[in-house]
Amino acid sequence: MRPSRSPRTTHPVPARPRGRRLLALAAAAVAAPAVLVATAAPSTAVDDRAADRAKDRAVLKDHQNPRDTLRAAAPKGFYLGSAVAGGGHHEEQPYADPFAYDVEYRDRLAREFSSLSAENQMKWEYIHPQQGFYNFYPADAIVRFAQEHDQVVRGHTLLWHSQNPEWLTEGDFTDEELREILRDHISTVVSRYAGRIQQWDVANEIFTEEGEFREENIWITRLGPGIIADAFRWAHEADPKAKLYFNDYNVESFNAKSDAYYELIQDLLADGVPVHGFAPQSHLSTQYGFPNDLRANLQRFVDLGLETAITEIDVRMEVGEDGPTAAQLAQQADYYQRALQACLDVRECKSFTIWGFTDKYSWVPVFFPSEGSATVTTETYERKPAYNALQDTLRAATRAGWGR
Ligand code: 9MR
Repeated sequence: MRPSRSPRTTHPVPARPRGRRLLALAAAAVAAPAVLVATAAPSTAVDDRAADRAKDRAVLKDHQNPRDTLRAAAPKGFYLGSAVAGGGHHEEQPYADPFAYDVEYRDRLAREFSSLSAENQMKWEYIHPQQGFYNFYPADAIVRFAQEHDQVVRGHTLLWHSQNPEWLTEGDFTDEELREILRDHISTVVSRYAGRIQQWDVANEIFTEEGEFREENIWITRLGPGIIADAFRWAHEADPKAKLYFNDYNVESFNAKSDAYYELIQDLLADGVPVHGFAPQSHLSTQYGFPNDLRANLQRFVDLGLETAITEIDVRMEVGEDGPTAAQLAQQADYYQRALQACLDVRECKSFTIWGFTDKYSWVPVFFPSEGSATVTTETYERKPAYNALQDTLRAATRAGWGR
């Protein structure tokens, strides 16, 4: 599937083949009958090493004014988040796993943000790479890092059509077995992080642009849409404090897809299903207009009794050989700013997450080869106008007494 250029669709994700790189630990577990759990660091991982901690501290000392960050600008109670780069498209890039190996990246992640989202590390193919085997190491590292730096975590994701392991998609399971596999996965993963995840994307991207259930979704296609309610119930049992979300792209505006969520969520709430949030991811592009009805759309979900969040924003653009123009960067800043303002304007929107904070690690050029520059800092962490626009907007909200 190629990206569509319709002005109404801002974020079609082209499917592309992915390299697979499972830990040796996972391979070793294939033959084992019982549930195995990997929590020990692979020998190359840096997370627990004293030497790297010391290096982290040395980098920290270098830093500019700690108040000159996004998280420091945000009003109390408003979470400014970033995806934690690792897995997925990074595996095909000429660098090591960013979160595990890039000290400067980790330092900036700690200083700038008050919320972290696992970009890939909690997806099925990473956390449940073999049947009966969970590899928690990368996700544990994120949750531990967040605790060390006073950050909350968004869990991503439990029921999705994509990035599922082959043992699942190619397996020969009865419906009953498949249901049990999902139940076990949700209970195991959610309970492991119970009390440490602020929001879980329970169901991700379940609808087509036309508002039909996606046929590629193995769970819904095999088990029927009723499995969605089960997934939310299982997640709630495993962590009653986590806020449970639907998450999708191209639902920033009123359209067939967001209407489908609006209908479905009303039915689920009427049945007492623990659904707490609806989130437009907000992968935007300067090629298309800004979704002016974002605020009103967020508000209609809040009016159902939900909370809402912006969970994956980036604003990509066609980039020529000389890089983005000043006009493109200004337009990008305007889109980021308006999305943030829309969230700040809606009472129950308290979490705004950018899908990566440096172009160095962005997924965009990998999926959209002629596009890029989608994040708020360059590959060398220079602030773009978008960064400054977010910071100014957060400071203004703080001064205006947001949330009080
Ligand atoms: O950023 C993620 C990238 O590393 C993966 O290769 C890709 C695979 O689908 O997923 C990206 O994250 C997606 C997120 O999980 C769901 N919404 C769309 C995001 C961008 O494609």
